[in-house]
Amino acid sequence: MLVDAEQPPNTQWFGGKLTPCSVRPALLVDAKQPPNTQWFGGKLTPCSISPALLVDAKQPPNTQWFGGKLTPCSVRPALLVDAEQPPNTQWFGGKMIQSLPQLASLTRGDGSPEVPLSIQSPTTRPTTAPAKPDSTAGFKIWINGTLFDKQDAKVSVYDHGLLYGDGVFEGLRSYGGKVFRLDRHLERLWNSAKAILLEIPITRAEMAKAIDETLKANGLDDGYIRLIVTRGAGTLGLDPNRTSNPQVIIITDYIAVYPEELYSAGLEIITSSSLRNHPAALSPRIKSLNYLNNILAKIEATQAGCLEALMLNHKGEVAECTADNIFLIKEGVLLTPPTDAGILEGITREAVIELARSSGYEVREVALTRHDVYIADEVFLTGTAVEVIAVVKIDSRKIGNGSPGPITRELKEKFHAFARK
Ligand code: PXG
Repeated sequence: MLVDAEQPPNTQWFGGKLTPCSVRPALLVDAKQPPNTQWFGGKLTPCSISPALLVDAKQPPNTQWFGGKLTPCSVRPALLVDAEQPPNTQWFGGKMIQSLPQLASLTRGDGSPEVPLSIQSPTTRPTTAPAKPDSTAGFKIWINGTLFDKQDAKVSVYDHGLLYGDGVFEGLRSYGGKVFRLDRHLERLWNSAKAILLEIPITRAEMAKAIDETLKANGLDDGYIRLIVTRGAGTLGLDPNRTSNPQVIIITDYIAVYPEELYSAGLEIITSSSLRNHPAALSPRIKSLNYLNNILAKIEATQAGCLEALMLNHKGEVAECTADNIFLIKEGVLLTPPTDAGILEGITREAVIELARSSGYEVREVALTRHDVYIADEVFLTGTAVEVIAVVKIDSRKIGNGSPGPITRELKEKFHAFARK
């Protein structure tokens, strides 16, 4: 978002040109602008979710200013922009890298009238990533039966998982040492693998044991687990018959998808122009190593100053978000797209449906449109990584009164209690 003072509202710099920007206003940020505000239609308006990106020279990569505090930001790098920086580049991990048809956000100070970063001397900006102790540096990663130190956990560059996204994965969580719905995750992993004719070289029981071993090796009771099965190393060329030795990888770590504050404030999202996979092309029920259209949706969201995007299916119906399922609440009834809307059959979704029904709510799996989302009383997302999180604005339309609603809050609490049972 190359924003300058003369730039009209609702425009953005794209590919070197000022283009109209229908989804959200250009983020006009000036030195006196308070945090969590944005320029909209010529006026400063509150902006709960996507605060103006206040980036300063001392700010470490992968952090952002939120509600006046520097918070970790796993999703995107701090956008360190300076005057000599060419368009479509961004600072990442201390290096200038190419960025997508974005960007270079002319961001200034932290609300105090200070010299904008864009005209600070290059010597005041970090040229290397500040040394940050990695609390997980000693973690072990399980690959095909061996626990490796994190820095030694490697797969071949000829692995078709890397070359073609040929493989499957799962994301799980452990709460108090117990993996949430392990059997359902393993079933989904094995189903995904079956769909792409990939034989997982260990049994489900062996996988369960290996997960336990990896969690214990890393001393994790509450953690995130990533299972990956790749096609294995092969020749250059798509043919999976010319690969051998699928790699089974287990990473256990921490995960924080959004800043903590958003769990109480709720998320602002946009509808993405990237559609979810057409089921006739690649079933969205397969959790494969190819997430490109979801990643494009995520990029579109972050470019619009949001952290998440709603994805529609090929019929223009609501499908899900980039890594979460979506629920609406209308007049006390929960509505969520059915499996045949082209969604991943989320395990958190399934648990929340059960919890809602056992709490006396009606849950309907029905085809939904964007209009249904716009006029919903409440909206929330579910996923292993995000758990349950409210959506309070979509495409600049407030959901309900713009803060997380009572049923969302109730189900979120019930989900947390249930996960730890
Ligand atoms: N939809 C999609 C497209 C997903 O990828 C979900 C819904 C939620 O499913 P669960 O079973 O987690 O309730 C997902 C979740 C991650 C990560 O880092 C997770 C997913 C995708 C990408 C990353 O945990 N899948």
